[in-house]
Amino acid sequence: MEFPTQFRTLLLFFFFFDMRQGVRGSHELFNESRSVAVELSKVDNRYKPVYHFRPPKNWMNDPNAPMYFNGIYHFLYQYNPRGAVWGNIVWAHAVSVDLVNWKIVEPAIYPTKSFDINGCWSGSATILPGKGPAVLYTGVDSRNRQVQNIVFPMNVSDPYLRRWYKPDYNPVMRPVDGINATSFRDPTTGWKASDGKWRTIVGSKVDRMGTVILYRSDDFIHWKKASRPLHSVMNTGMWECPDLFPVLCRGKRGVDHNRHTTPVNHIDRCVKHVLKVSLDDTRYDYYTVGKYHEDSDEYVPNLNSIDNANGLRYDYGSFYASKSFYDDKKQRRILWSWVNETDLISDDIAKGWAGVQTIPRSVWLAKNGRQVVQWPVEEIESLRGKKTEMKGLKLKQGSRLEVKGVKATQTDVEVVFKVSGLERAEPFDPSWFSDPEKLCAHKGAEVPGKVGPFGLLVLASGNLTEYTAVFFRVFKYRSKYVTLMCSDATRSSLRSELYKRSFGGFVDIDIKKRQQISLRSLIDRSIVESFGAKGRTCITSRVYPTLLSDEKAKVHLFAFNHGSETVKISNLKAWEMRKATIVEDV
Ligand SMILES: *[C@@H]1O[C@H](CO)[C@@H](O)[C@H](O)[C@H]1NC(C)=O
Ligand SMILES: *[C@@H]1O[C@H](CO)[C@@H](O)[C@H](O)[C@H]1NC(C)=O
Ligand SMILES: *[C@@H]1O[C@H](CO)[C@@H](O)[C@H](O)[C@H]1NC(C)=O
Ligand SMILES: *[C@@H]1O[C@H](CO)[C@@H](O)[C@H](O)[C@H]1NC(C)=O
Ligand SMILES: *[C@H]1O[C@@H](CO)[C@H](O)[C@@H](O)[C@@H]1NC(C)=O
Repeated sequence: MEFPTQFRTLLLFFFFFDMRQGVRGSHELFNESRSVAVELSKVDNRYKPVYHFRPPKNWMNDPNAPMYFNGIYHFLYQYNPRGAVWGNIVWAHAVSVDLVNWKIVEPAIYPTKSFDINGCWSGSATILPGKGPAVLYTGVDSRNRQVQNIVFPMNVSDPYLRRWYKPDYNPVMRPVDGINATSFRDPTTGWKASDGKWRTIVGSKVDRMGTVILYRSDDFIHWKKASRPLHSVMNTGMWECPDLFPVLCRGKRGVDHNRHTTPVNHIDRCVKHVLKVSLDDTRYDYYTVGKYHEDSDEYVPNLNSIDNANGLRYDYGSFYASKSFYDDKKQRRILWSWVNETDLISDDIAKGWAGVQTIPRSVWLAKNGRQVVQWPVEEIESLRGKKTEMKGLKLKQGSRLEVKGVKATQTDVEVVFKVSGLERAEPFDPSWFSDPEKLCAHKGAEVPGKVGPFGLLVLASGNLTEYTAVFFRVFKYRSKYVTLMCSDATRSSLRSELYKRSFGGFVDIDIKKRQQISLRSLIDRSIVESFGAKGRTCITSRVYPTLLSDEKAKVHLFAFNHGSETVKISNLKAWEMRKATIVEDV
C-alpha cells in the first residue's frame, strides 16, 4: 500500500506550514521526521499493547506474506527501521511456533535493486509444492513505477528462512498495456487451477473503477496478464491489498486455495469464495462472499452481496490492509490486519512506536452463507492468567457492575447478555440501514433506550471521566429486530484533539429466537478488539486514556445497561492477560 492518510495529512500540514513560514521545503521535513532514530531505552510503553504483535519500536503497517512452513509461522510486515512514522519501508520478519510469542529476525526484503530501489511494498507468500515458499511483492522501481517482483528463501532448510534472494530477472510483472504505473500493487497468494496454470491478482484502478488484474503463469516466474480482470467495480477507487480465498459452506475448517479443486471428501464439495479489497478511498477493508469460476477466471459476488463501500467489513473499526493465509497445522484460515495509531503524529514520534496487528483471527463462512465469522485464534488463550467470573446478575436501567479482580488494562472478557422485553424495543427507521456508524454516534452509550444500550465500559476511570463503551442496542423493525453494535471512543480520552470515533455495525442474528447476545473484548492498553455475537460483527478501536499516562492510576472495567428493559448477565468471564514474548533475534 501507499503511505497512510495520517502521513498525507502531515505532508499537507507541512505544506501549509511552509507557505506560512516560507522557510524550508516540505521534503526536507518529510525526510527528517521519517528518519528520526528511536532509542529503545527512550520508547514510551504506556500505551503499547502487551499481547498484540508489535515491534519493540518504530513504525509498522501492513501484514505481509503470513505463512506456515515446516512447523514455523512466519509473519512479515511493512516496517520503518529508522523512525516511528511511515518511510524507509522494509519487510521485517518475525517467526513463531504458536502465533503468540515471536522472535524478530533480520528484515527479509529491503530496497537494493533498480526494480525496488524506491520501495518494497506489500505482497504475499505462496508455498510451491516440493519447492517451498515464493513471495511476490510490489517494488517501486528507479522510475517510480510500481512493479511486481519475486523473492525466494536462500535456504529452505533454514527453519527461520532468515535470508532471501532476488533473482535478476525481476520484475515479473510490469505496468504495461495501459496499467497505471502508480496504481498497481499488492499481489496475492497464488493458486493453481485445474489447467495446471498458476494465478495471482494485483490491485489497481482504471480511472475510478477499482479492479484486480489477473495474471497466469506455468512456472510462477513468467507471468502473463489475462485479457480480463478477475473482478472490477465502478466508482470504488484504488483497490489495495486484495485477498481471494475459498471457504467451505459448512464448518469452521479452512481450505487451501491450492487444494480446493480436489476436495478431500464430499462434504467439502460445497466451496464458496471471499474477495476482500482495501479501499484507499475510505481506508477500510470490505469483502463479498461469492464464487470464483475457474472456467471463466472470474469472481462473481453473491447476488445479495453489496460490492462497494457500503458492503460488509471484516471489522467496523480501525482495521486495514488485512491478509489471510491457510494454516496447514490446524486446517484453518487465519486473518491478520494492521491497526493504525489514531493519536497524533507528534505523539507517535514521542512514543517511539506506531502500529499494531490484530490478534490473528480464524475465519470461516457463517451458516447462513451471507458473511464470514471471525474469532481470535485459540492460542491466545494460553496467555490467560487470573480469572474472574460472574453469573446470573441483573442489570436494571442505569446500573453498572464492576468486574473486579483482574487488571483492566490487559484483559480478555467474554460476556453473554440475556435480553427481555423485545416487544418494547425502540422503532427502527429503515434510512438508518445505510450508516450504522452514524447511528452509533447519534444513539451513544449515554442515550437511554429500551432494549439497550447495554455492554461494557472498558479502560474506564473510576469516576467515568474517561471510558470506551462497547455495546448493543436492539430496535424493532416491522415484525423483526435489528441489532446494532457500537465501539464508541468519544469519551475514551480527555484529550480533545484525538480522533475518537464512534464505530458501528449491524449484527446479523435472530435476537428474538436467541434472546441473548455475546460480546468478547480483547483489551490491551490502547487497543480494544471486540467480537459481537461470537464473531459475526467485529469492531476494533484505538484509545489513549490520559488515565494510562499515570502508571499508578486504577483502571476499571464495567458492565452497564442504559435501557429501560432489564438485561441479565447469564455469564461473564474475564482473564488478566500475560505479556506475549516478542524479542529481537537478529
Ligand atoms: C529526501 O529523500 C529523497 C528519497 O530518499 C531524496 O531523493 C531527496 O533528495 C531527499 N531530500 C532532501 C532535501 O534531503
Ligand atoms: C541451510 O540450513 C540448514 C539448517 O539450518 C543448515 O544445516 C545448512 O548448512 C544451510 N545451508 C547453507 C548452504 O547455508
Ligand atoms: C494513476 O494513478 C494516480 C494515483 O492515484 C493518479 O493520480 C493518476 O491520475 C492516474 N493516472 C491515470 C492516467 O489514470
Ligand atoms: C477522575 O479520576 C481521574 C483518575 O482516577 C482523576 O485524575 C480525575 O481528577 C478525576 N476527575 C474528577 C472530575 O473527579
Ligand atoms: C488511521 O488513523 C485515522 C486517524 O488519523 C485515519 O483517519 C485513518 O484513515 C487511518 N487509517 C489508515 C488505514 O490509514
